[in-house]
Amino acid sequence: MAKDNLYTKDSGNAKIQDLAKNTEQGDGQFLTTNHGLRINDDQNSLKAGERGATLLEDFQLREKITHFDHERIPERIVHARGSAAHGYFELHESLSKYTKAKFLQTPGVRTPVFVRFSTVAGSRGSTDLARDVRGFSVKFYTEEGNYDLVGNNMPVFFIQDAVKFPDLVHAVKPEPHHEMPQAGSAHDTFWDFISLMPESMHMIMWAMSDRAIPRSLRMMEGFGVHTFRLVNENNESVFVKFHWKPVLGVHSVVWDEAQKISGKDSDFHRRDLWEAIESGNFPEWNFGVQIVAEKDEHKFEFDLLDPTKLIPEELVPVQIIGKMTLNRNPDNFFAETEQVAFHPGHIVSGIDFSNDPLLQGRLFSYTDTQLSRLGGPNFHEIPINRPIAPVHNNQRDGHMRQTINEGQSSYHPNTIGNGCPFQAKASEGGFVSYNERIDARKVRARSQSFFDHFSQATLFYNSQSAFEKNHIVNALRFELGKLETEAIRVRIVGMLTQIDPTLAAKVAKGLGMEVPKSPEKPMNLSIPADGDPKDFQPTSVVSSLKQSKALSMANTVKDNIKTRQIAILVADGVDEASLTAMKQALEAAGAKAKIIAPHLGQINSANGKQVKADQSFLTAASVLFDAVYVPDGQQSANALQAEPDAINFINEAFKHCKAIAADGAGAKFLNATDAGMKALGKNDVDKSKSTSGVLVDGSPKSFIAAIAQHRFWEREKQD
Ligand code: HDD
Repeated sequence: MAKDNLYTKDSGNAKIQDLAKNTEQGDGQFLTTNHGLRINDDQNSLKAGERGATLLEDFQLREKITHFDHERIPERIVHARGSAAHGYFELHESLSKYTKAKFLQTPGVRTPVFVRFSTVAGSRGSTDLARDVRGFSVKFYTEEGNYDLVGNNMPVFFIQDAVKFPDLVHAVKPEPHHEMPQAGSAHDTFWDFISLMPESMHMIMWAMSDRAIPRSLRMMEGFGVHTFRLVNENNESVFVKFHWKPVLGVHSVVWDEAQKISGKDSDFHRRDLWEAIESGNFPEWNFGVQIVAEKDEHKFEFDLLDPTKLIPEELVPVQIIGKMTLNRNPDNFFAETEQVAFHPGHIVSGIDFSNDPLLQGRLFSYTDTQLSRLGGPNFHEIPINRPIAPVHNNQRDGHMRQTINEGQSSYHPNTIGNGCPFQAKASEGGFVSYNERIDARKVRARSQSFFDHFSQATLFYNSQSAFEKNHIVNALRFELGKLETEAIRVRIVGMLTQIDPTLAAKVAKGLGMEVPKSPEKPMNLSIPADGDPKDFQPTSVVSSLKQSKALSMANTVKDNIKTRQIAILVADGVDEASLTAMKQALEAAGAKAKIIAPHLGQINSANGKQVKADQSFLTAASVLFDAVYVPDGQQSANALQAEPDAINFINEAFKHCKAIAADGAGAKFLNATDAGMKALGKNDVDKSKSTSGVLVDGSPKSFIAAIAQHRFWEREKQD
């Protein structure tokens, strides 16, 4: 492929497809063995007579079964459960002032990407709706090689040093003696570890917030987490943090809903991503950077190298420089989503690492893990991992080598191969590490500047709206309520006092315990053998910033209902006009409306027209929808009223604070539900503008405005 074609406007992921794919399509083809022999009978093994034993000679059977026996590869140690998509990143603002990375130079240029979202703790088949951090990994196939931004949907991490990563992961994974629980942090080993790691407290606030139970992978933020470096043509460097901001806003479900979704559709996020892309609703994120000049490295109350800290947007604004669009689902889950190999060490000239000790450790781990997961050192040759930039070096052989290297020389320097492949000067794109000055002793130690473990946990908590705070309290009550060891609860509540005394008191109340008067100093338990405890106490820093708007989801985008799933409950006798008017209005606004009825097939409407049900009450559930509408039609309303699943549907939608609308007799049916009684009985339904989110005037306009609000948290009981 001509190099100059790669970066034209329309160079999208089609290029990746051409270069990296090795596709196989059976359409119109004969069935063959792996060696190309046409198969005549794939229904019967070769036997000594029709009722006789199978013959060892049956090479067809042996090949098929052998391949099947080896179909599984080790799942990822963490982030095993994932879903991915192809797309492109389009640059809007040049970053040439700060970086020489080619894909960040010219506005309008598109770089193909492959993005994998994941949960962390669960196995490959675990539920999408676990309370967990989500991985957000982006592989940019740039002209200068692959650049991987391997981030999460939370901007900080649990630990400060990579040496603690195996401990963290062992603690959160199912307990080793009985392998329970799956994909859940609500168990003793996780909280035991956390109770001894005060540095995790900021991340714990995020993990206990609704960020850990996203409504959709398309509605989560992404963060590079670490501070990285950008380096420009003049070898000048700045620090940078990377941000992905979803165009649809950041939205979550509630915990009760998450648990129910796990039972009703454990592929909820995977399905949502897949269907959005299939229906042409391409997920989009704005890409932003926070830039910090090198001279400002020490001007903050926290250390830029500490991955348990974020840079509040009030201190350094996020500059949006481009947009990522996901527009193509993988063709094959295993070949692409499972075999993709990300690595924070896959960088391009113009981007470099900082000394964040968590990042430094990651730079070892990712290649190492691919060796056991993908079976050998040639995983870069798997189609999804291949760069679009040409690869030339003297690495040779190894398991499953695909490349046929030609020529006599496989070493450098050489004369036999005319010195090829040769090294590139920096001006030719050769990677040169940033020339950072280092003057240090070799020590196993942590900088004192990393010892403030609570100020940003407090900042996060204080930045939350009342309902978000309430959810954090309830999440902590849930998680700690599941513990069997009382002492762990006591230590955690003790640590919460350092974040916010009211938070600690509320959690303690829910657990039926007292807030400990003089909480244990947990860091004493995790210092080096020769360490002096007083050197390891968390230092007390009070953040000058009291609140940060960007940290609360209450301030997110709430101006549209695109891709929202709306249930319309009907039965025989439904008023077809009332149904169709709402359905059309919702769909015109970009939502997906589904008709739910007591049975599948056709429903007879009042005017005799038939309406096709998309789902029955058996297969549908309120938790799988964003809002619910009940059209007019007396007979239909009566039938729904006699249907416990329909009543439950409304009650759950109400409990989960979703918009509910009804028209005519539909409103009477609402009255028969607990939800309707609560909302309508209190008479707080203003026909044009409802603050409760329960609307009975059948107006599509008010319903659409209500759905866009995402949820009506006012309905929740505040503690
Ligand atoms: Fe990691 C996978 C993100 C710390 C070791 N990590 C993995 C994935 C994501 C992250 C998104 C899944 C990639 C995919 O979709 O295939 N990890 C992070 C973030 C971290 C972090 C944001 C902290 C800021 N990770 C971290 C540390 C270590 C690892 C400190 C080890 C020292 N991570 C791994 C790994 C994985 C991995 C074991 C498992 C599968 C893989 O790499 O390919 O190497």
